[in-house]
Amino acid sequence: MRYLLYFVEVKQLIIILLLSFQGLTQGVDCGELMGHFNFEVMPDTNYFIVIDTISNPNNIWQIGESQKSVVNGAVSSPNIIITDTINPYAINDTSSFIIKFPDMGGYSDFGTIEIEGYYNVQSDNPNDFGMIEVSLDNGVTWIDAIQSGWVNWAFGPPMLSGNSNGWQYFYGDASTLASFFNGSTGDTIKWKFSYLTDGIQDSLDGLAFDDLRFCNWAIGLEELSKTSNSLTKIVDLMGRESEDLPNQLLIFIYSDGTTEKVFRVE
Ligand SMILES: [Ca+2]
Ligand SMILES: [Ca+2]
Repeated sequence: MRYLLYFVEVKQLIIILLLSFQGLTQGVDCGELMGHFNFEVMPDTNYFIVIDTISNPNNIWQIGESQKSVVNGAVSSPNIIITDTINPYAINDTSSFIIKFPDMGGYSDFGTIEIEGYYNVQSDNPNDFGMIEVSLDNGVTWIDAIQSGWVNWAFGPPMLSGNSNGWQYFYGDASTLASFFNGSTGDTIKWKFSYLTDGIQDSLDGLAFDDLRFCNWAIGLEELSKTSNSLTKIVDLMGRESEDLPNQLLIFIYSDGTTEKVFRVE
């Protein structure tokens, strides 16, 4: 059995990988400080989901099992959050759900802010589309997380319109948002997921999310004194967790945040 190691040669790519996978590794370390929404059980920490029926009493976001033909299945089965589990999405509609939690240092102390998850979409592009926004002032102002440039999307921004052809992973490092935040630890942070449609009925499935994770923490002194360096995770090039498989390019992530591209021939 031969082992071949390919180190990433492009400097920019190294920086992106280090930033993004260091984030993923820390995400694992977030523990109590991470909200994980798989829509099977709700997080038992300070993380809440609000389907906003104040701005739209007919809000079309529903949690459940999809009965649809295209946007169906789940990353964690059977439940997802989707623009109606049965009916095509409504026209002239703006529906949102909000994930809300207190800042635990990520936003106020220049710590770690991450967002990751999976989406699945079938819509009329670009007339019917999804948005992800973040508010650092309890919903008074919203920052467009996809268009604004404040979030570094490691695998490109989520494309929340058109056809995703199944479940797609997304991962964003939003740690620079801390410099935008005028608040302090404990203040309410909100992430808003919306779906907006025009006046033409398309009879398409719309947008869904599953396994959304929100990481929010500031580094403690004990984190700086880590000495051991061990393999913590293996992912494929799409960022999906993987076994140590031969004959394909994988990314090994170590506990100190470093990464390595590995291709093992058998
Ligand atoms: Ca699920
Ligand atoms: Ca439409």
